[in-house]
Amino acid sequence: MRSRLMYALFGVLATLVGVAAGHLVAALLNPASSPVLAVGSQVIDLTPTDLKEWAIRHFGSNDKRVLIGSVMGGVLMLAGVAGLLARRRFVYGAGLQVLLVGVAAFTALHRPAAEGVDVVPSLAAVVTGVGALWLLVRRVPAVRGAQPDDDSAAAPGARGSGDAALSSGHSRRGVLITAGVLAAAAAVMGGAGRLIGQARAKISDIAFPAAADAAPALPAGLDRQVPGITPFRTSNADFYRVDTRLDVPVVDIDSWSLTIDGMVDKKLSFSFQDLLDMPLIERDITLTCVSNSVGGPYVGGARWLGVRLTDLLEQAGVQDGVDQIFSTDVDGMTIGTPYDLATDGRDAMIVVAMNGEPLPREHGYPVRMVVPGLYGFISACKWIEKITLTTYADQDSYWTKREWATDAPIKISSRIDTPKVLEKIPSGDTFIGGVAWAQQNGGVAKVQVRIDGEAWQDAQLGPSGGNDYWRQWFIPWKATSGSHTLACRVVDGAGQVQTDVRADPFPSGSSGVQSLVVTVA
Ligand SMILES: Nc1nc2c(c(=O)[nH]1)N[C@H]1C(S)=C(S)[C@@H](COP(=O)(O)O)O[C@H]1N2
Ligand SMILES: [Mo]
Repeated sequence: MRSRLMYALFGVLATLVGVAAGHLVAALLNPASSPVLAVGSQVIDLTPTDLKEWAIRHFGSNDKRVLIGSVMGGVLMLAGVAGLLARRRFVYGAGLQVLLVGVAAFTALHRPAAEGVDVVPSLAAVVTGVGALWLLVRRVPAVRGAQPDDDSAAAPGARGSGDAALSSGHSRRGVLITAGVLAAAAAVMGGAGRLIGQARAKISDIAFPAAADAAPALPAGLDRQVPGITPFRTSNADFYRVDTRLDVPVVDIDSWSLTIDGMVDKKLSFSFQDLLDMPLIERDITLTCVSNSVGGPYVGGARWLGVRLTDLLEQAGVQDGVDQIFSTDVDGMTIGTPYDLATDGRDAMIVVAMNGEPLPREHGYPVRMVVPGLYGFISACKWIEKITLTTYADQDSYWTKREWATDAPIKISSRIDTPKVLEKIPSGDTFIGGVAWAQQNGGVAKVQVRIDGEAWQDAQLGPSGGNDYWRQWFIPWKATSGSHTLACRVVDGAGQVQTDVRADPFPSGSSGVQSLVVTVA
């Protein structure tokens, strides 16, 4: 019995060593080819949309960690089985390890932007993993005369499966030392992989030229006045992140370029410097995710610097019949944007800086697209590398294949930031406050609040950052003890009122009115 557990642990430890080695080699070559990441990314792509939605809802921004954890959990369980198989015959265990890593190698090679070298981390993982298993199994001495419960006698290195072998102090020490050395090796390789990854991901300063068409200074918002309200400007560090990537692509700015091709008169290519040399515009734009539920966190406001999308398209010369702008990122991920919406005069832009800094890697370094009024999944391609002018009939983007809408303007919405859901607050004078957005609809004209189902009251609005930007709002409230239900809604410049009809995020964004309960002492 003890020997079974020991062999299972052998399998787990050997596989951990292999995974660490694969991760280290991947850090040096291409981080996305790390075996666990490759499998994890494949799982993401294969996950049905409703399960993905469920995961985003339940784990929020932790969804990536949960996914990696689950993949690792599954791998380690199978690794334990590999250890048990090795107890019978070493080659069986090694065979399962090869199979496991084979799946990783296969997925790594079948990522959209995979190259041949992407198989190297998997090779490193399998050689190290099988080697580690062999070292461990070899440590268990043969027990002459012990009754093997299998055919292991024929397997070199997997001879002693009897507990008797372990009762010898010598061999137990040998096993422990080998296991200790391997565990240390796994930790060192894992740590080195991390450090190398961090060093490679460091972004150097960029001197951005001033915008030819700058944004007016953003007025001071209600940040100080209304404690607990969302800051008027979201810092880069606090900006929500939603994408299909498990890791962050590490793009080299010097070799990066943006290609414009498809139904154009001439195919063009721009380096980062080429973009900086063009007239730049600067805009305050609120970005939000189709997966955001009413009252949810996937929305942020930032100042973007970049080139007008239409300036680039004009240079290339767009041909008749185009209805889709098809963006491809450095990893082959694709996003389709309706051509007519992106070119209707709104400030669609190819962004080089966010809040005065280079785009953080998480948010698309070196370059991304931002289109006011459209959800991110049909417009805001990060790590963009190619823009293809095409038609919806000809090309399906990543989310279109998963049956999300192709035409998805951001629905007008509002959120209560303070007090928080189920918060307990003292009675007396306080504020109800939050943010609201109504892009491309004349901006936020009004926000209204309803307390305990009574009449809607107009809230006070914070200053405007333009129609493409969200707006803070608040209403003073004399909170009386008991439980209270608070709701809010936005009215846009065209008089349209935020609907109370509920819709799920799939396929074109959530709707409804946020309503929350607070307890006043
Ligand atoms: N390359 C790439 N770009 C992408 C995505 C992605 O998965 N891959 N996700 C999109 C989605 S769904 C949204 S909402 C925005 C989010 O941008 P952020 O993470 O910078 O907030 O990026 C968009 N751009
Ligand atoms: Mo999104």
